[in-house]
Amino acid sequence: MEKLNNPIYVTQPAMPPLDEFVDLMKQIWDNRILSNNGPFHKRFEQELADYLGVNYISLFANGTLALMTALQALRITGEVITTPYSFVATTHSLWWNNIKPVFADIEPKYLNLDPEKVEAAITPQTTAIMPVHVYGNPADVERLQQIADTYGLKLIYDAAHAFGVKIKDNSILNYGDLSVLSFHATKVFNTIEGGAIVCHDEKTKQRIDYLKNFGFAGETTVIAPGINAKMNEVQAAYGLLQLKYIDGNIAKRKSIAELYRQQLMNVPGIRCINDMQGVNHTYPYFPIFVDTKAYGKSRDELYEELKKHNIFGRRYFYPLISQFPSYRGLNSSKPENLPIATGITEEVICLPIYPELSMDLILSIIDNIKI
Ligand code: T4K
Repeated sequence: MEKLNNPIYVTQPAMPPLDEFVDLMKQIWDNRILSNNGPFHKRFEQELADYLGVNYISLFANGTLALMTALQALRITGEVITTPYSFVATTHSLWWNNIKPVFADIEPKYLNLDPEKVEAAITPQTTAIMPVHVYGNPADVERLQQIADTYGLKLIYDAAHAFGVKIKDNSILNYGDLSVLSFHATKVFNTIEGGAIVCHDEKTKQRIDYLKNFGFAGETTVIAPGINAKMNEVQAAYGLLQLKYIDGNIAKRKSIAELYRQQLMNVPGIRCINDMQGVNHTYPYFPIFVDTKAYGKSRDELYEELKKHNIFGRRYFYPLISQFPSYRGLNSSKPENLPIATGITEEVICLPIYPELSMDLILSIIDNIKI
């Protein structure tokens, strides 16, 4: 194996031209409006809704606060069925709302919540389902909606990985009651830190906007115990700038994913996820799955080897959320309840993918895996 000269991380934010950013900062300096629904916030909200193809969007300081607020907005209580195969923030948002997470297993193809397992986990206390479009592959939105309708449950998607994803030209964010985005530095689209909630009517947007601003509905009126989760003007201006370059950045991700897939397809013991038909992928991550027997090394052995050669993949998502101390005592956390997720979490490595990663470097990463 050849050691790369510089460390290659799982991701790196695409930076917009510095001079364009400085111009926007000068405008903020002149405006002296730094937060609280300023001019850049208003413009960004509108341009983002247009870009994503959604009717109502509310900007947030980060995705975790957006998830927490989404649950408050729909007054979710009791139990919520969710996936153990995600970033901890998905379940933490329930915990912060005093809601009991109930883990259901994932399906083996795209690693999203298995609707049949969701249905089996419903109890009289269940009020909502919180699936994740993991790695940007849409969850089974039609079947999950049917289940939600049958049992009178709310459906809140953690769409942190699903920026720009569409099913047959319709934004994935138009499904369910609410969808929550993350614009963290490590995401396909970033505002340094940031996030958003997408909803489908003006009244819900109004409530979300009140909740993220302490519950203020006017100078002296507070309608609910809200929080401070507002996006500031620097984030919003940076977001506007990022929007100009997003299509090119997604196209670069796509060509990297295609190269990985084409080159790794026939490596014994390495499996990739195929693109879903009718979905325009935006490739937030490139996960591979290592079958120890067929590959000749375990996932962790490959992970450590790659690190020695300056290639810092990440085991997203290992361990399962259900294995963290706060959650492992729950009945639904038992590995026998989650056989697919329990297997997959031991096999996954996400390989580096970001717009500025050169094809030469990708080929070196591939060579290091092929050995
Ligand atoms: N739901 C889901 C499904 C999520 O995946 C996430 C976040 C959320 C909800 C919550 O949304 P936010 O509240 O974060 O908006 C990272 C991110 O912090 C997190 O946003 C993300 N998911 C998660 C999957 O990954 P870490 O702790 O693994 O990140 P870190 O700091 O190790 O960064 C990974 C690599 O990226 C580094 O090795 C180097 C590179 N990097 C990172 C940063 C921050 C850069 O090159 N530049 C940077 O500025 O959590």
